[in-house]
Order: sequence, then C-alpha cells, then structure tokens
Amino acid sequence: MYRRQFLNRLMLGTAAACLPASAFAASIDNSGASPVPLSITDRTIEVNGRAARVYGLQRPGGAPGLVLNAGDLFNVTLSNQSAEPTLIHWHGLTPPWALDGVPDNPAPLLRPGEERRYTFPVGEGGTHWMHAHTLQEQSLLSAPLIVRKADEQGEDRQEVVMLLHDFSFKSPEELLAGLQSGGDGRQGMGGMHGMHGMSGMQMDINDIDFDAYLTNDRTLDDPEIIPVEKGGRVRLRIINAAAATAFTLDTIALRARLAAVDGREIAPVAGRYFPVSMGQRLDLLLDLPAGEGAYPVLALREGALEQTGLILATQGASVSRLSTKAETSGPVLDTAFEAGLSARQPLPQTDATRRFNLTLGGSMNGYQWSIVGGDGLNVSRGDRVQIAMRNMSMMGHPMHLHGHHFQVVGLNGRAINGAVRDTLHVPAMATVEIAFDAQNPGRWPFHCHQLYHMASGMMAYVNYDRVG
Ligand SMILES: [Cu+2]
Repeated sequence: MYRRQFLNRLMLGTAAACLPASAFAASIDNSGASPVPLSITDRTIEVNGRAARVYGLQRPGGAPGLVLNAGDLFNVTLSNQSAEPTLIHWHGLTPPWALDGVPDNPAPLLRPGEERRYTFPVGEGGTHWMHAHTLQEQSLLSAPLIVRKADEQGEDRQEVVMLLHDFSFKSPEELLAGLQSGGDGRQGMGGMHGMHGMSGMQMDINDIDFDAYLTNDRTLDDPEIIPVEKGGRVRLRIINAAAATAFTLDTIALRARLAAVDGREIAPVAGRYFPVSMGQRLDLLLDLPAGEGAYPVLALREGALEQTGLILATQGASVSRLSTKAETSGPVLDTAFEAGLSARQPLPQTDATRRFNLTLGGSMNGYQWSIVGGDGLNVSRGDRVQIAMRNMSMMGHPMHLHGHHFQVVGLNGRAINGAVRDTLHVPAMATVEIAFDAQNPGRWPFHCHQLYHMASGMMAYVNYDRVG
C-alpha cells in the first residue's frame, strides 16, 4: 500500500487534455514487421553478499534493454510481468509525446500482466537509456537503449556497456521519507568547498548513503571482467542510471577519447577523467596496448570515496583485486569540462523566438526543491527556445528535457557553441543556457534527474500551445 501511494504521487502531472485519445493510434504498426518483446520482470541479484529484489527489463533470453540500428523503426511490445503497475520512458529518444512513457502524461501505467505496443522512428542513434519514471528507477527498473549509428554498425570496435547505479537495501519510499524528515537516509553535508570566489559557502554533494555502487549490477568486490583482444579497440557506452549519484569516469592506464555525450557526437576530447551526471551518457573510444593486460575502468562517486567499475582483460592477463573505496574523493562536477565540448552538428544559427529564465532552488531543510519560473514554459511549433537556468541552491542538478535535444549555449554568463545533449548538469550556484528547436509537440517534462529532487518539486513542463 505504502509503495502504491508513493507511486501515485509520482505520476508527475495530471492527465493532459491537449492530445486526443486517438494519439495512441500512432503506436499501432501496420507494417507487419514483428515487434521485439521487452519484459518488465522481478528478479533477485546479489549485492554485498545479500540477496536483493530488483526489477529487470529484458529481451527474451534475459539480455537487458535493447540494441537497435539508427534509421530503424522502434518496434517493441512492452509487457509488465512484474507485480506492480509501472511504465518505461525511452530516455534519449524523441518519440511522439503519447509514447514518451511518463505515467499519465498522457499514457496510463501498465498494470501487471498488461502489454503495450510502441512504434515510432528510432532516430539517428546514440547511447541511450530506458527507465521507469517513478521511484522504481531506484530499484533498477532501467536498462541500456543502444541505437547504433550507421558508421558504428560495421565498426571494428568491441562494444562494451557500463550501466551505473546506486543501490540501497532500503526501498526508495523509505529513502525519500528519510530525506523529507531530515533523518535516516540522509548522509549530511558533503563538506566545505569554496566555489567561484564564494568560499565559505557549504555545498551539499550527496544526500543519501547508498549500500553499493553498481556497474552492470555488480560491485568492485565481484566486478564484470570483459574479455578483450590485445591491441583491441573498444567503444565504451557509459550510462549513468543512478538515482542520486554523479560520477567521474577514470580510464586509469588507458587513454580515451570522448566521442559523444548523451548519444550526440562531439569534437573528440582526449583524456582520462570524464564527468557523467545522472541521466547522462558517454561514448568513450579506447585503443588497448598491444600486449597482455587487465585494464580497470572506474566510476568515482562525486565528492566521496566510493567507486564502481569493470575490468577489460586480455586472455591470460592477471586481474588484481580492486577496492570499492578510493583513497581520495571523486571530483566535484563543475562547468569546466562542459565548456570544452562542442557539437559535431550544432543547431542552425538563428535567433531565439522564446526565452525563459528559470531559478533552481531548494535546500536540505524540509527537502523542498523547485524550478521557479517553470510554470509557463509555453512554446509554439517552430520556435527556437532558449532557457537560462540559475542554480541558487547548494546542490548540483542534472536537468533533463524530454522529447528534444538541446544545445548548451551559455555557461556562467559566457556564450559557447557547446554540446548537443538531453541532460545538462547545473552545478551549485552556476548559470547555464540551453537552446532547442520546438519540433515535437506535446507536454514535455523538463526536470532534475536526481530522483528525489524530481519527487520533491523539481519538475516543469515545456508545453506546446498548439499541438499538431
Ligand atoms: Cu536536482
């Protein structure tokens, strides 16, 4: 009952009336091609030596999520074989609004035993994600959604997926209640950090102490070891599926090139450390040394010692044991890395026809969060929309827009011609600006992807005043 109440609370918006019910007809495919079955299941995994009940999101045979080719039809039958009502959001795809997968916006939850067909053009490809847009996301109701671009389909690169999670043996309802009461479940302040000349202000980095940090369901006590070839080439598709944890990827001994963020190509950036906030994805290209070797790739928890990851290992290489804790805290995400990114395909140059100014606010006191100015994000089809966000809170917020990709066009008051994304991390006290073209009518969620912030007020909608 308890869980149901919270689920209902999290339906995130009332049923919107601006599309007729017949919009669902768009989901019926008459082409005759058979859909891919995708099942929501209950399953048990082992975490820290204990059994944990979690959700699964699997194809026949048990493979998680979906692997599709760009240009294909997304042609899927989603069936709920779990014991709870739920629904799946296709994070990174731009389907018609009726198929977006946020409960009651506008599609209803899938009841246990119910199934639903989805067909729409999958788009140009990239590393994407699928997840429940409810507290069930914390219980691993989440999986990779990989759409291979044309030039990746015959690519001589081994594809490796890293799905990152934060995990708790407590239910998400308990975690949220703990945050709201300021008691159990809350870690406390993340420490003192001076930022942008504002030294002395206290930043909050993590507000939940999780029991484990997972990569593909496993901790570093028992990591996944991926067989690779000597001198091999790897495309690492990293998805930060964590509910409330930002990470920095550390490729350690391997030099990497970042080729895409949120599935969209950028001018490649070489390096070792790559930040990835909640809801964001990275495509890292790795070229392995010629000899035998084992190469850990780690994800460092922001502002804390915990780490997770996997190991790429050639045949016969000796694999050393890795600790779940590092000796120094993971980096705190700022705007410096974002400032160095530029899109391979930026938005066409044009002036904004609609501008909005939002303030991200809130505090740990009472755990209330807000998007001030987010009530009137009304646009028209064809608009170039520009949204400035000022984060006046002491936490970072990964802001995600459904149904569109936006370009990062400003950071802390400086105009940039940045990456094209669907999720942008807005650090504490930072100002960012994004732009997008309104081409996909609907009532589109625009929210913080920290699950408990979203559940505590950080939800707005970009609404097309004339749908159709
Ligand atoms: Cu947030």
